[in-house]
Amino acid sequence: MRLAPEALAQLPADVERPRYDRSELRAGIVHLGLGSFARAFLGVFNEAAIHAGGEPHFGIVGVSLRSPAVRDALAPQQGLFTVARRDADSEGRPRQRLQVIGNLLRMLVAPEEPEAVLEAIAAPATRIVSLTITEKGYAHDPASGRLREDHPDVMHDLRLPAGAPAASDATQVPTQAPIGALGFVVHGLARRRARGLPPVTLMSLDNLPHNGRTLQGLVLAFARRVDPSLADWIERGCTFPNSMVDRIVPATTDADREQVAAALGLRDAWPVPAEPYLDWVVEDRFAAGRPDWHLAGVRCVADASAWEQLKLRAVNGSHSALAYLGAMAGWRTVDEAIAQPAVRDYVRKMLTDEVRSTLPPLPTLDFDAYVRGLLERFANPALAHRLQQIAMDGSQKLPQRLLATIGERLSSGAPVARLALAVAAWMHYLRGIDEWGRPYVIDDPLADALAAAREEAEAQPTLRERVAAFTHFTPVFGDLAGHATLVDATTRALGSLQNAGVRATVMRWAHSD
Ligand code: CS2
Repeated sequence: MRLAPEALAQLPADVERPRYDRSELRAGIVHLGLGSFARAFLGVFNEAAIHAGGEPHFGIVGVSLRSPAVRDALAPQQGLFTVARRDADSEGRPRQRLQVIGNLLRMLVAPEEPEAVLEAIAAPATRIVSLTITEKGYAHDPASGRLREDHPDVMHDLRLPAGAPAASDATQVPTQAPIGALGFVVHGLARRRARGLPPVTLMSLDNLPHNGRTLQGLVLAFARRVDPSLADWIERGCTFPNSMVDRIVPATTDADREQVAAALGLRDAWPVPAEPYLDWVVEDRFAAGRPDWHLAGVRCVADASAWEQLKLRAVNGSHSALAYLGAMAGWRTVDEAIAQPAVRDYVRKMLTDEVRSTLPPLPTLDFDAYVRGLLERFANPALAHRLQQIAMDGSQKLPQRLLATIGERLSSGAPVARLALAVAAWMHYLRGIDEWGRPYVIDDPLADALAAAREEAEAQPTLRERVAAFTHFTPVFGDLAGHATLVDATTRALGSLQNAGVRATVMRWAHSD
């Protein structure tokens, strides 16, 4: 039997499920990027807000921008899916708690029905367009945040006819439709404007620096190319709140599907495993209202930037360090890597000795407790969070996770040895073969350009010159290109990784001053 509305009544008693009438849900959010994170984060907070007495006017229309896989899995379940909160009991045995989420109302697959996606954005009831499209979905230059006008999706979407089709044309499938997220957003907003509908909130939930502001810059740059008066309309009326989002959500495996099915007594084609921890700080600037997320523990604040920086630099910065070191050393998962005492010490010292001084003050934060909590989260043995998953798309992640922190340390003359080891680990990782001689694929939208930059750098006679040459890869290094202190620190770390290996290097970098 399959998970479905009519099967909810027969779920085991300890499985949480919608405690409201799903027929009262209205679609208020169009969400682009229906991956696991969106479902275990936005879906869960939205559900909790309804359960806490919030209005059910913000059901989600979920849009997959590429693959039909999520829609195909969840359509027979009428949008129901399970979130499996996983951790270990006091004896260290893995356990899970299941919740079936009900506020995903409809699913669209953009390449199959682009017109329906544009219409969803332009629907009178839509008040928020949210995005979890991963860093690379923004088609921006990672170091500067600027729109990449040479990006194939952007080039394609900018060629579409300017201005929105009239409402009467809306049912016709256009000969040309957008491909990228920015194209859908801007052309969807053009329709709203043409129909005299009010502006909406555009909310990024991705791990970008100042995600709202970055999205705003990209949407406005794109819109200005389409129609400057549209850009003015967006700028005047739409809001782009920044947010800090935090929950570890590993990719679902077949083993997860089996475990969840065994516990549900029903088959869910795409359950989502997640850690119990979740945290969301969002700026309370919503152009057309928002769900009662505050009832669900979301912190709706005037300025989220300090929380964002903390999270990107501490959680994601350490994650990326672990990913590149661990992938080279042959550790498969985050908990396996953090179980090595030297790795744990190294991450703790990177955070307390180097990252901490770059963070804006947060009077309510106990930083040491935050770090302890983070190391506990990483040690969760029930998640099996693969390091290769985190290692993906390094070119899009390094700037905000490690290099911004390094840049600030360098400008105040502070040492960066531990952060530089993470950067060196990424460079080492880019060779595509681990310490055991096992090859892997570099999964990165800039993989070809990175390979070319590496090859060019390799022609230099010394390691220091090779490192220096590679830092001129400006989409990642930006203004830090060729910075002597960074080059020195990275050369030392990379030399040690190459000659002594990951284990010995981490040991030295964890324990030296
Ligand atoms: C991870 C994040 O895959 C990655 O790059 O660092 O997805 C991380 O798990 C989340 O941001 C945690 O909130």
